[in-house]
Amino acid sequence: MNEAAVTLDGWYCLHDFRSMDWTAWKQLSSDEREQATNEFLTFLEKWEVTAGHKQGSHALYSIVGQKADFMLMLLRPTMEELNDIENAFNKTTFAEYTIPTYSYVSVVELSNYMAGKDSDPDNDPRIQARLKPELTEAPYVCFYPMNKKREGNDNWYMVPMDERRDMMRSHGLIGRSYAGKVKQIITGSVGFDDWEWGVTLFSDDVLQFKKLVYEMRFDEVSARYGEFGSFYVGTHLPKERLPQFLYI
Ligand code: 76R
Repeated sequence: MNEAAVTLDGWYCLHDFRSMDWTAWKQLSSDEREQATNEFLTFLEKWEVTAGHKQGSHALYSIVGQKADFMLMLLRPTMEELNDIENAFNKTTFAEYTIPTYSYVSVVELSNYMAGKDSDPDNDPRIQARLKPELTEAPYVCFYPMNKKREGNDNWYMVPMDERRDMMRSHGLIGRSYAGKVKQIITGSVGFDDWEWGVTLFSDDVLQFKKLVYEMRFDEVSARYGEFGSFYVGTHLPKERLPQFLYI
């Protein structure tokens, strides 16, 4: 019997990680740098209009550590729009001074482990808001991809639905104890990218990421079945601070 959890899928998501080629950037005149910076700002302003029409959302974060200098997270109703944005961005002069370091393609996902029997997701505004999330301006972000293990006796995909539901209930309870401290967006990427889910966390307090992820490590679903990729942590980079971030 097919016991796949039924998923609700929302906006498509691209996490685009770039480093700056500071050496090349420094060779430009300050006028050229200003022009390239304005090109990026024009994109951000265009995306703000899209967000205003509730046709997507985006967020820009400066990444700490050598894995990247910044992360652009984009949400759109279709994969085509993400692809168009990516191509348009790559054609800018500004992009010539960036080095792609990582990207992640996924779709906002809610699974039905905890769904009530008579829920009607299409007409539930809370569910719709979670499927098409407006990215907040939280000061901190944490992103990592993950899998559920398929190894010997520890194969998530062979565990009966009831047992998975029990484990997800416990997972959700830990998560809920961080309500108001950490906001999570789970994006599904089976068939889209190299891991099964992307986890994007937002917080006002960067330490809460460590506390939440550590606590979950002791919970069965993470302890037994969680496999994790690289972690990225960053600080919010509002449009207004972009010129300063790029200033030489
Ligand atoms: O959607 C819900 O609120 C119902 C409960 C829930 C589900 C179904 C939930 C709650 N999550 C669900 C699904 Mn989650 N989540 C992660 C990670 O680092 C780790 O160990 C795991 C990474 C974190 C930090 C996190 C946080 N969750 C999932 C799934 C899909 C599983 C599947 O379909 O098999 C993954 C991969 C995953 C991973 N989770 C919550 C949180 C938080 C903070 C909550 C509470 C949300 C809230 O109630 O506001």
